Amino acid sequence: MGSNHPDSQLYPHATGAAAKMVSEHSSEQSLKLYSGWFCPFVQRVLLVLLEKSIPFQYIEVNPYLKPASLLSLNPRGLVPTLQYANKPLYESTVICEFLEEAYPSSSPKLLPQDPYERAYGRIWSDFVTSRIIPAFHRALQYQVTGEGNSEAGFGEVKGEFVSKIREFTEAMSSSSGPFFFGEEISMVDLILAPWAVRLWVFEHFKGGLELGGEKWTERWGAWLKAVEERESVKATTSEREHYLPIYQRYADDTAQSELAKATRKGRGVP
Ligand SMILES: N[C@@H](CCC(=O)N[C@@H](CS)C(=O)NCC(=O)O)C(=O)O
Repeated sequence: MGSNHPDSQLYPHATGAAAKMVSEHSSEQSLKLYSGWFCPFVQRVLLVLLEKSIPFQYIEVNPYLKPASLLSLNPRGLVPTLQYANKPLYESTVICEFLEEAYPSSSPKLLPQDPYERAYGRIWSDFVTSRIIPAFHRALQYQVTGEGNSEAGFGEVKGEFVSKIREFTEAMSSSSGPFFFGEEISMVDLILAPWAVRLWVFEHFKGGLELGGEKWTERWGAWLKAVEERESVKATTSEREHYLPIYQRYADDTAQSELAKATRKGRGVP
C-alpha cells in the first residue's frame, strides 16, 4: 500500500482540543501510543489513558502507509499500537484491559470489582465491536444505487443499526445512569464512546437515523449527553472539518481501509 492509496492523503495531525492533548503528551515516556488522530479505536485507548491519568507519549503515524516503525511492532499494521517496556501490544480492547490491569493504583477503576459484573460489562464491550460497529459501517457505506440495493434496503440497514443501539441501551443499569453501570464511567462506556460521538456522520451524509420516540431513547439520550460532555472525550476530539473527507469516502463507499473492505465483504471489524 503506497502513498497513492486514497486513505493515505489524510490531514496529518490532530486539531482543536485534541491538538492540545497531543502536545501535552509529546515528551519522551516509556509508554508509547502509536496513534492516528482520526481513529476511533485509538480514541478508546486515549480515553482510558486520560481517565486514569497514566503518563504516555503520543506518536502520530499514518497506518495506511504502514511505516516500518509501526509494522515492526504490529504485523497487522494497525493503530492503536502500544509500546510498553519496549514490548508491543495491539488491539484496542486488549490494550484497554491491559492498562486497567497494569496500572492497578490508577483511579478510577474502569471495571467493576464483582466478577459477575465484570463479565457482564465484557459481554457488552464485545457487543460494541462485534455488532454495533459493523452495523454502523453497513449503514454508513450503503449505496442506494448499488446492485440489488434500494431505498427500502437502506431503511433496513439503518433500522438494524438503531436496533443494536437499542439492545445496548436496554442492557444498561436501569437506574437513572447516566453511564452503563450508573453514576461512574466504565470501560464499556469508553469502548463505545468514539462511535457515539461520530453519529453526526449519519446526519451529515446519510439523511439521519430515525431513533423514534420510544422509551429507551431517553436513556440513550442521557448516556450520549454524559459521554459527549466528558472531558476525556472532548480532549480527544479534533475539528469536525478534518473528519469530513475521511467519512466522505466511507459514505461514498470508496474508502480502502481494512474496516471499509471488511464491511463490503460482510465481515466484522479487522
Ligand atoms: N481491531 C483493531 C482495529 C484497528 C483499526 O482498524 N485501525 C485503523 C485506523 S482507525 C487502521 O489502523 N487502519 C489501517 C488500515 O486499514 O490499513 C483494534 O481494535 O485496534
